[in-house]
Amino acid sequence: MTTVITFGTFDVFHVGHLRVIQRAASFGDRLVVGVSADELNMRKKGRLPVFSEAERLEIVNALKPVDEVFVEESLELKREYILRYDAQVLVMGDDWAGKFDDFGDICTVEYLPRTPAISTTALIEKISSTS
Ligand code: C2G
Repeated sequence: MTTVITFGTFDVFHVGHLRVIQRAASFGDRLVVGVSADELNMRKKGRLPVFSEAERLEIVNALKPVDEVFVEESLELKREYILRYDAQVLVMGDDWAGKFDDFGDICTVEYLPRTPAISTTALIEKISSTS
């Protein structure tokens, strides 16, 4: 039984998010997803996500490839989360390429290419410019 873990904000959920989750699941038998806390987004990006932490968790948890979700409280806790969920594979988008190679001592680290031409920021801009 291979457990895969991945992380993200997954705000204004779109097909780029779906594809990374589907591809992450294909690396093992069980997929655990850390959804970043509202507070973590506030610290990191200086704004709250459009959808609350509870809503983002609910959406990600409802996806067929996802077995378990939890709140990612801090970017610095990845090693603890990998060990806590007994993950053998860590999947991250390639915007993080090389950043988590240190965890190669406890799991395999895979960086996946992002889906081009779609992002939460672009969607927010598109929606606000058409309203
Ligand atoms: N993603 C993608 N293609 C896009 C947009 C996003 O493949 N066009 C992927 C990202 O690479 C990431 C996941 O979708 O794997 C979630 O993206 P974000 O919500 O932007 O996550 P981020 O804020 O980078 O995560 O520990 C990481 C933190 O939780 C932050």
